[in-house]
Amino acid sequence: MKVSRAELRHVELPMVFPFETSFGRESVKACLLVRLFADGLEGWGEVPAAHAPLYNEETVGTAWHILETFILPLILGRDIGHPRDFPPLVRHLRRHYMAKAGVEAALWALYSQAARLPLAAALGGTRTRVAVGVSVGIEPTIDALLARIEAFLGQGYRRIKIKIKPGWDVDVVKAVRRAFGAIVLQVDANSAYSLAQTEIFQAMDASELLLIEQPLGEDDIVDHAHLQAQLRTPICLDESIVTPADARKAIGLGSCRVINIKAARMGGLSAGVATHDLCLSAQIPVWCGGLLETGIGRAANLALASLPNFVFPADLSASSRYFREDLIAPPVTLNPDSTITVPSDPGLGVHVIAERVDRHTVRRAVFPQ
Ligand code: OSB
Ligand code: MG
Repeated sequence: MKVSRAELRHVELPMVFPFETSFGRESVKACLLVRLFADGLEGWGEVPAAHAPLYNEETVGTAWHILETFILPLILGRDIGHPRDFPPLVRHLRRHYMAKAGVEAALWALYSQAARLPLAAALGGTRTRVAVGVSVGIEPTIDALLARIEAFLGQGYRRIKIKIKPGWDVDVVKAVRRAFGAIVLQVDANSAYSLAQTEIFQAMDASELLLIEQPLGEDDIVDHAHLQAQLRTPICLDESIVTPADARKAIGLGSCRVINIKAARMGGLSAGVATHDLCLSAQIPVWCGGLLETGIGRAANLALASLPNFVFPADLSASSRYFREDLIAPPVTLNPDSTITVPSDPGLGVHVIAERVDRHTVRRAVFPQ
């Protein structure tokens, strides 16, 4: 694939309702879209960085800078045989995993389209449908949260994840259990606690959660190992795992018993597949996380989640859970059994609606300029 041209877009898409986590509240989804042209084809990838460096250190601004100044010049005019040849080209650029992941996703879209393969098959996926759940943000009151969950259960979601933070944790989990009984329930703290707050998680052990996601610091797999040793409930790491080697070390230390894979957090789909394979050999179940992606990033996540060791339900919900209008057709929809069908057409397998992308673009540049 000879990459002749690249386009970068900063898009902003209004969300159907704000999404609040321990680190902040988002009501407009911001991200970058990468569009690559090669051999008469085009491929799209998403960089799910936000306005501010709150989930991780990247932002739409830093990703734009790194892509424009360092990454795109390395691939423009270059013949890239396979998407897996891309990570070695940018390995010397430290971190900036989301920026790299957007380009790699676009290369996978191009490659699988040229090979006449659905992206899922190109990645080694085996499932035609992926079990999914919904991630429910922090709400102003417990009643508002319960109403939100009731609506999602009514829509057919069979796994609920709630966001927690200090002051919005044990009692909230208990209230959800009381209201909905034995639903599949998990929590996500997005690094909001320290080891000094171990009792809070011990108190949650009684609530039979599927897992507790990223309770402690994003850079601290040592404290997570201390916490896991004192809990019955499995800890799942999200922010802490940015390379396959991080997964190996966290598993070795006993820092977690489950891993949330987000390819974008890890520099691309290849790193996501490598982490999946490593966890499979270590008998650590994984599931596919999300970063409120538009349909473009979601389609790639769905393809990844079709690999065999993605055993817990994914944080991939229908387009309508996030946006009034998604950027793709058809939109992502939920099947009655709380699954989403993996696109089966060649490439990304979804149509990008150019007019909608244009309407939501706030900044655009083409390279070479
Ligand atoms: O930690 O999983 C997370 C959204 C933004 C940033 C971080 C996270 C999330 C989610 C949303 O939980 C998952 C989704 O895309 O539905
Ligand atoms: Mg998380």
